[in-house]
Amino acid sequence: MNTLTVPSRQVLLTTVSSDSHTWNLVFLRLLLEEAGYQVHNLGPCVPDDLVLSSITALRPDALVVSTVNGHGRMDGARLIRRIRTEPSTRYIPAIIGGRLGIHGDAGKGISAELLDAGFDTVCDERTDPRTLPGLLLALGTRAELGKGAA
Ligand code: B12
Repeated sequence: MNTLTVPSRQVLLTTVSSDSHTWNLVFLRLLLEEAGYQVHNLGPCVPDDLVLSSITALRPDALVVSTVNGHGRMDGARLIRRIRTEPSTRYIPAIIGGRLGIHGDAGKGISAELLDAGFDTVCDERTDPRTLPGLLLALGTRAELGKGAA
């Protein structure tokens, strides 16, 4: 009998360095695992250095940053700028979402800033988390993109 082998996709799930909220990460981990992803969850308050070294060591297909404390706007921008600067991490597809600012609705300004800083996709409070697996699929992987896959 022929079996179709779907290559597993690995996601590195993290938050930003200032953010101690945990259940957002637990929720997204379960959601992505249900959708067939293998998830490495770095937990709360992750230093930028650890995100970068984890991308280099684990070589995930994509990065998901979840942050709800309102500092994602600044911490996320700083993090993705570093990721896009380092040759070993710069091509990883990256999504950020949650509650990104301190004034409720994230608004177009924050999304534009984070896209400009280097994220491929920015989700705000209005984004249904159930759309995340589809958003990741739409991004593809760096291997598929033929970038930085060596
Ligand atoms: C529990 C909690 C805490 C706990 C966290 C304990 C823990 N171990 O997790 C404690 C007490 C530590 C805490 C601290 C703080 N908190 Co708090 N906390 C909450 C609370 C009540 C619930 C969060 C929660 O667990 N939700 C359950 C999870 C499953 O849902 P979620 O976090 O909303 O995530 C969902 C979505 O955001 C979305 N999502 C998240 N990430 C992503 C990513 C992508 C890509 C996508 C698509 C979707 C997505 O999907 C998730 C599932 O639906 C919220 C208020 C609330 N009712 O939401 C405030 C809240 C998040 N906290 C807030 C604040 C301000 C703080 C503090 C700054 C308070 C203070 N002055 O000290 C500190 C920050 C600490 C820090 N360093 O980060 C604010 C953030 C305000 C903002 N962003 O504008 C909130 C919204 C409360 C409020 N209304 O003001 N908090």
